[in-house]
Amino acid sequence: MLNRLCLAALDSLQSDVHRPVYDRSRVTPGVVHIGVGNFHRAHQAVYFDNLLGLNDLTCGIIGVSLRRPDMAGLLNPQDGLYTEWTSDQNGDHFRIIGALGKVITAPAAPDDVLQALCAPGIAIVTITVSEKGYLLDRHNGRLDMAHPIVRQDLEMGSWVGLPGLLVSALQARRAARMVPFTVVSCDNLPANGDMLRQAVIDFAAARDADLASWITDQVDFPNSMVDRIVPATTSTMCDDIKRRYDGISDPGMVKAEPFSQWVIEDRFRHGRPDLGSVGVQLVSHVAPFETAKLRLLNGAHSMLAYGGTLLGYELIDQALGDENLNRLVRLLMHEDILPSLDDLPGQSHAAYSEEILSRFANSEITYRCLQVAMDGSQKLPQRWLAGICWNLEQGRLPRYLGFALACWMAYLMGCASGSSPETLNDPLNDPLADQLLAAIGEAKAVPSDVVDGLFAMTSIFPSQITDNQPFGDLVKQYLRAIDERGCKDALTQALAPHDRQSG
Ligand code: CS2
Repeated sequence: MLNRLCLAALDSLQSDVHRPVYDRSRVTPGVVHIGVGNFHRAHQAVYFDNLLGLNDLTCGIIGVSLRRPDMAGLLNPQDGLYTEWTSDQNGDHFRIIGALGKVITAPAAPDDVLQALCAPGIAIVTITVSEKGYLLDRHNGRLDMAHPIVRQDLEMGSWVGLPGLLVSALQARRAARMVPFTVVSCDNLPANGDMLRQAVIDFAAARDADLASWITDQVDFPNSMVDRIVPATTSTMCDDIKRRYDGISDPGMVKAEPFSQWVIEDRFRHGRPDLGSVGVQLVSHVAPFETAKLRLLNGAHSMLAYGGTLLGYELIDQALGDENLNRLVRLLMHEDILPSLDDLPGQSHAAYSEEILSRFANSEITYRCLQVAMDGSQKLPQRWLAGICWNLEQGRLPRYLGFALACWMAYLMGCASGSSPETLNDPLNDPLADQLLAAIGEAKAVPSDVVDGLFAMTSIFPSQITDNQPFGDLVKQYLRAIDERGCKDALTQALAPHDRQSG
């Protein structure tokens, strides 16, 4: 009796579990994916699985984990198979995804990683390493040459980080007179392809100027927008699957909402599968889609995460269920963000906002607030700060985004003091945690000094924001209110001008 999902166990699953309809033994890899987290398994891998289902058998994926061995440990014993469990109030749907062949852990098998990237069949490299994996200096959008990983990779001629890996692989392909692959960033960064391209070229230039110009001339890095809500897998989810599969476990499973979107710039001069046939939107410019998604969806998500944590909610759908926080998020979207967005043909931003909120309300697929709260220094520039700059340029004070910023700062203050119950057992999860906590420590937790101290971090805050005194005063006023009277009262105060207007 098999007790773990794998090829041999497929026949034992109930008939309502969808399984690969293609001949898996004939699949060849055409894609290497770097960063085999939950998002990849519920997003890009599903699109490639759909292509395999349409009989493009060159769409297999080789997965690469840059650091941790967990994914290889979970998926390789399962022949790369795992469940995509889709759920909402209309019901549940279980499907076995077969697109991933194997997962390689880079530190354990670096040569295998390079070999995979240099295989002639590999036309596309997709990436989800999260915002911090790009090793960027966000101040100027270039590779952070002072980053310890970048320095180490350049000094040792090695690669631990993403730019070093891509450069090493492209260098090897060039030396073998092969065409390069196309690199598709699938992380929530603005102009993610352009950013990655710059980081890769900067790294290459420091290693070999000819290689840098070859990459500049030959390699495409189309920008892309990705969207699907895929929370971290919990042991409860795994237990549910095991019960449903009559004792066969699948710790590699992912649970996701039904909605999924992938918009990519159609720049693949070395070829691509027919992505359009599986619902990928191929466009000439992704920016309007991406800006709307980052500011509306991710921006609202972060607001709910910090506001929700301060109000004592564990989950995003619970935070959205708070009457006042719900009103504030809607105001933030409608008043502060919508005016900053360019029109999208065929899409109403107001309808898009409503759709986002109803997706957040799906209690079957909800994030922990603290999961969304992590890495704020990397997320907030594109989610909130760009929209704040836009408003300030128009001479308008974005008060709801100002309140959001005060919530993030209050959350950081809670982490720094270790006093607030919700953050007590969760140390600040952010690559800039040390600097953020030091800034708060120096400010001795005095709200106005905290704002000044954090605003002094130029790698996060642009001068358009920090030079604007009325905006700084607004954030200080909100942070003082949260600090003195708690988030609930401060929220009521933040809504008061609106109540007066509408009353
Ligand atoms: C979330 C995103 O973790 C986060 O910060 O806002 O992962 C979000 O769920 C996805 O971008 C949705 O596409």
